[in-house]
Amino acid sequence: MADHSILEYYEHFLSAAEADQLFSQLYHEIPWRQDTIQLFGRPHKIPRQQHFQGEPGLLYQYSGLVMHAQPLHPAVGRLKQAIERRCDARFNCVLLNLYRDGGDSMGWHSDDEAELGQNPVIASVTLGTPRRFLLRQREDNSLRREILLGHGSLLLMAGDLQHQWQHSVPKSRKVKSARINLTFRRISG
Ligand SMILES: O=C(O)CCC(=O)C(=O)O
Repeated sequence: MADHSILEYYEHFLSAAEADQLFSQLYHEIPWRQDTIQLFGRPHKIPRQQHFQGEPGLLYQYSGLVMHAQPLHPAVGRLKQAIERRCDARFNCVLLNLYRDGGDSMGWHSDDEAELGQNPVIASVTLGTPRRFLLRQREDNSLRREILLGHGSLLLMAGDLQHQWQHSVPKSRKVKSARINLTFRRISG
């Protein structure tokens, strides 16, 4: 099958000073929570903390968890506008993830929920400690890519990337400090 995946990496989307300030603000001001999901019928605490923000009434659901959009933090709203100017796309919600250290992670998945539409544009911003971001092709798991997502970077995922590839953030014993990730999305209400 032809692969029309789009993956663009902007290493210095934010300056170091902007990224430092935003990390500190979000780390302290977001009401982070460690939610529980259902895996094979059993409850599991997710290995990270998260918070979902967006337009009123929007819901984001996965693995039995339903999150209701909370108002955008003002600094997150400004970041959304800056990304929209850069990538010619519009977003109405954002999932914020806090990886407290290398013990926190994100398992293999694709962002392919029906409410994201056919070929979603997803904009992912990293603040804090760099973490490895792994991609593997769905049909042939041996085909892999890796990007070290750095402080202040922006990763754009588009085209049919979510249908052809899965991604993950693996655990790492070497990582001792925190990372915040924001994935801006557009979902239908
Ligand atoms: O933390 C990351 O870079 C990945 C986040 C992610 O995959 C997601 O929110 O779906």
